[in-house]
Amino acid sequence: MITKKISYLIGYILLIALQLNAQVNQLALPKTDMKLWDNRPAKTWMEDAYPIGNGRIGGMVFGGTQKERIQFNDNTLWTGNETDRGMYQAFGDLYINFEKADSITPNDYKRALDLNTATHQITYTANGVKFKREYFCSFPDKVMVLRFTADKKGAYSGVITLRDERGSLVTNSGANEKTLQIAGNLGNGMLYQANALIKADGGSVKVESDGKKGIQLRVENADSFTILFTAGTDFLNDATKKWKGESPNSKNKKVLAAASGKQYSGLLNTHVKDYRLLSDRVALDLGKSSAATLAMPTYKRLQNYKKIPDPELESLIFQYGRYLLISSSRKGGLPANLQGLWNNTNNPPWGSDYHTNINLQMNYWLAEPTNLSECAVPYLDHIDAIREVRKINTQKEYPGVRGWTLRTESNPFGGESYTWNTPGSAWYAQALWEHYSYARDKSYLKNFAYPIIKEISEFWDDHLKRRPDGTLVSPLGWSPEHGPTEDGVTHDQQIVYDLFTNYIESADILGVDKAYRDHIADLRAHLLKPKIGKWGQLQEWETDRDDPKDTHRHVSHLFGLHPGREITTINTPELAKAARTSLLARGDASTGWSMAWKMNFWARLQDGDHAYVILKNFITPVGGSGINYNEGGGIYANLLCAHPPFQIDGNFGYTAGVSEMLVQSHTGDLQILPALPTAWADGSVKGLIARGNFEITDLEWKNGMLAKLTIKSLSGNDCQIRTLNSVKAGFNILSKKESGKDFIYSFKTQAGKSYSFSATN
Ligand code: FUC
Repeated sequence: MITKKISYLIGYILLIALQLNAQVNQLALPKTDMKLWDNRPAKTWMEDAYPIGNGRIGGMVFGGTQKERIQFNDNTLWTGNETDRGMYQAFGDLYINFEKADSITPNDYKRALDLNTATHQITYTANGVKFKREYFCSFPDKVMVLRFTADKKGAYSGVITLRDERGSLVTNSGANEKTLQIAGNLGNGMLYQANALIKADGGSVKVESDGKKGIQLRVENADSFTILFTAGTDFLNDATKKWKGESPNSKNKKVLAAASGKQYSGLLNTHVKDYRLLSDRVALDLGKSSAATLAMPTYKRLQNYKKIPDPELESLIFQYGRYLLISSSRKGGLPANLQGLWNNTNNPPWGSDYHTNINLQMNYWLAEPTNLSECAVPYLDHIDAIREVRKINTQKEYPGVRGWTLRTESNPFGGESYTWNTPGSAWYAQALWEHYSYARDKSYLKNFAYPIIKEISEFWDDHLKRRPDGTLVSPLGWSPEHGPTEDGVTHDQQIVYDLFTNYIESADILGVDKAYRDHIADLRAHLLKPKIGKWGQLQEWETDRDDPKDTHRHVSHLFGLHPGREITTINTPELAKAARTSLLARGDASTGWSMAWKMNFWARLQDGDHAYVILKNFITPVGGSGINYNEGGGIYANLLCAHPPFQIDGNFGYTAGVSEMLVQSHTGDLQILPALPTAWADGSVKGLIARGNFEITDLEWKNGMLAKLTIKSLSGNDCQIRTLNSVKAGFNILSKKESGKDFIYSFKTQAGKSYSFSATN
C-alpha cells in the first residue's frame, strides 16, 4: 500500500541536491514594507518615540521640528551590586532647539524608522526650506550619529544641550570647544560619562553658558551639521575584576576621535553594512496589504488592523522584533533587559531588570530560529559572568548544594531581589543548549556550555527531594507568580526535566562523564511527571486544584510544551491535549508577553488558526503610558509591546511565535509549516534556522499548501523533514514512509550543500 502510494507520489516530486554558491545568504532586500512611520512628532516616550540602538547605547527619538529630543541610554548603567539588585538607570537627554523652524508646512512632516537599514529619517518643510535628518547608532563605530541637512544654505540655527538624568553639570571636553560632556558616578561607584561632538558645514558653532546647568552649544547659520554622540560607563562584564574596566572618559574620547576622522557617508555605510549582515538573513512575506493601507502612517494601520487585513503589518512586527534584538543585544555587551536598553526613568517598572521567571528567557527565543545566533551571545556571556557570585549567594540560602540558581529579579552583577526562583538557572541553561542545538559548534559546547549545564544539574542533584517511593520532587516551588509554595509544582518538574535532558544529550555528544550522565538519567526517570486533572487539564500542581475560570497571565505549567520539548503532539499526544485544555481555559487575551507566549503554545499545538487569533489580539492598539496591566496588553503606536507598561519581551516573543508557526525543530525533525493559519494563504520565508544547523533558505506556500522548499545543510547532519497533516497539501506527498498522520522524509546531507524540493503538480 505504502509502496504503491510512494511510486504514485514520486511522479509529482522533484528532489534535487544542489551545491549553491556562497551567494545563498545574500538575499535581495526584502520587498515588503519595512518602515514604521508617523506624520507627527512623538508626543510620549512610551507610545510614540522610535528606538535606535547599537546593542549598548541607544536612544528614543521624538523628532520634534522646533525641539528635538533624543532620550539616550547605555545598557551598562545600573545601580546595585552582587547582593542587591538595584535598577537599570536612565542616562540623559540630548536636545536640539531650532530657531528657524517655526513655520512648518502642513502635511509635510514625516518621521520613519527604516528596518532595512536601521536608520531613522525625519523630513519636513519650514519657511520654504526642506529639512532632512538622518540618525543611526553604529555598532562598529560605537557612536550615535545625527545628521541634519537642508536644501538651502545657512538654514540651521539653534542650541544643542545635554542633560544628565542625575543633574550633573554640562561641561566641554578640554580644548575642543565644539563638545558637550556630562559625567558622574552612581552610589555603587560606577563611573559614567556621555560626550557629544558637533561638526558643522558653514556658519559657526560657539560654546555659551546655560546658566546653572553648565554650557551649551550654539549653531548659527549652518548649511548642515552632524552630532557624534557616545555614552559609557566603567562596567566590565567580569566578576574577578570587580566589574570594573576602563574609564568612560578614556573610552568615549577614543570613540569620538576615531569617528570624527571619518566622513558621514563612511559611518553610514559601515553601519548599514554591519546591520544588514544580520538583518537581511531573514525575509518574510505573509501576503500583500492594500496600497491604501500601506499609504497610512503606522499608528493608523494599527488602529485599522482589526477591520482591514494587513499582513504586511504582521510581518513588519516580526522584523521589528529582529531589529530590536540587533539594536539591544550585540556580541561583547549585556543582554536585553525588560525594556531592551531603552529607559527614561531612574525608577523604571520592575527596575527594567533581568527577570528570571519568563522575561529574560523570552527575550532570546527568537535569536536562534530567526538567524541571529550572535545576538544571543550577550545572554550566554551574562550567565557565565554571574556564576561565581550566584554560587556564593545560592549556598547562603541552600547550604551544602553545588551549582547555583537565582531569585526572580536580578542584575548584571548577579545581585538579586524578590523571591527565590529555583528553576531559573535551569531555564537559563536551556539557552546554552539551544545555542549548540542550532549552530552545532562542538567546541562551544565543550568549553563554554557544558560546564555550566553540568553545574546547574548538580544544583538539582543536591536540591531535589526524594520521596519514600523514589519519586523526585522540587521542594517548595512556586508556579510563577501563582498559587501556593509547595513540592513538585509542574513548572519546576518540567524545567528540571528539560535541564537533565539537555545535560544528557550534551554529555552524549561530547562522550564525557558517562557515570554522571547515567546518574542524571536515573534522576530524570524518577522525576514526578506531568499529570492530567479532573477537567482534562494539565495540572499546574501535584494536587488537582486548577480552576477552569482562572485566567492568570503566567502559564508556567506548560513549559514542557514551549519552550521545553517534554510535551509534543507527536510523542505525548495525551499531554498535548491536556495542555490544550488548560490553554483554552486561560483565554486568548492577556498582558503583552503572555499573549506572545500563547502564540508559541498554539503553534506547538499545531493550531495555526488559534495562534493567529492570539497574534491578532497581540496587535491591539494600546494608548497612554499607563502601567495597569490588568487593562490588557497589546502594542503602542511605535509597535513596542505594551505589557502594559512597555516591556520588550512581548516583541521578541511575537517574532519567535511567528517563526514557530512556520518551522519547528524541537522534535528532532524539521517540521515545515506546522501551524500555518488559514489567513496566510500565500507567502514565503527565507533564512529561518532549524536545530541541526539547517537553514531554510527558501520556503514558499500557495493556497495554504507547501509549494517550494530549499534547505541548506550548514553542518552536514542527517535531516528528517516532517510535514503535518494540518498542511492539507501537495507537499505531504514528500514521503518515503508514513508515520501516524504525518509524512516523513529522511536523508543524509553534506555540509554546505542545499537540498531543494518542489511539488510539480
Ligand atoms: C513577571 C510578570 C509580570 C511582569 C514582570 C516583569 O514577574 O509576572 O507580569 O512581566 O515579570
